[in-house]
Amino acid sequence: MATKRGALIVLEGVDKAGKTTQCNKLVSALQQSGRPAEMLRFPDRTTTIGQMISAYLEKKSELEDHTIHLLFSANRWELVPIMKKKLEQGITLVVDRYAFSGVAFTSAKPGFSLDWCKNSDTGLPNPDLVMYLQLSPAQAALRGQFGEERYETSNFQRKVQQKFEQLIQDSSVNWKVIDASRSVEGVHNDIVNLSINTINTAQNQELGEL
Ligand code: DGP
Repeated sequence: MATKRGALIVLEGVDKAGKTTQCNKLVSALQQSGRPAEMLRFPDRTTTIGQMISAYLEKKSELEDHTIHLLFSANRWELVPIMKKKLEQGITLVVDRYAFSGVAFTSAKPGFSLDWCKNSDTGLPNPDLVMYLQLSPAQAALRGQFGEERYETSNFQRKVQQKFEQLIQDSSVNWKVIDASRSVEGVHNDIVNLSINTINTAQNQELGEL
């Protein structure tokens, strides 16, 4: 019998929503239940393109806004062959940020439409599930100071959040909104249940495209 494909599961949300913690916990829970799973994160700062992105985020270099948008997108595209191979091998991928961060962060800058921002990610594998960890700017502020990287200001994060709220209206994407203000374990339980359901249904479905 052919191997059943893994599911492509994405966590999105503003900074401090708990995405990375939840991605790690989800991968561990899936592995412990005998389901092959691996984590990916975007931007992937290890590639040549990723290093350019990292330098930009650390404010060690300046890049024109369209240019950095396309580099973030190229960083996702360069991982597609590996992602597809792993999914075909039956490995579920848990991804910390994806094209939706790309659209939300760039369209939060002046002069960028959602449509223009979506273009460069059109055709990427469409996740079987996108969980949006929802956290208000006030709740995010209670979780401590933002870091030193570019974009890490409460003013910009408020704009990013508004863009995410627009994106989650898109019915061609399987969005699930999760209240991220609850305890780590409470959020984790919801995420595990949604993910297991998705893994079971994705096995019988073709991977779509954005
Ligand atoms: P992280 O490593 O998850 O902290 O993400 C790095 C920062 O980059 C974070 O502020 C979100 C932002 N970001 C992630 N993906 C994209 C993207 O595709 N485009 C833009 N403009 N920003 C992004």
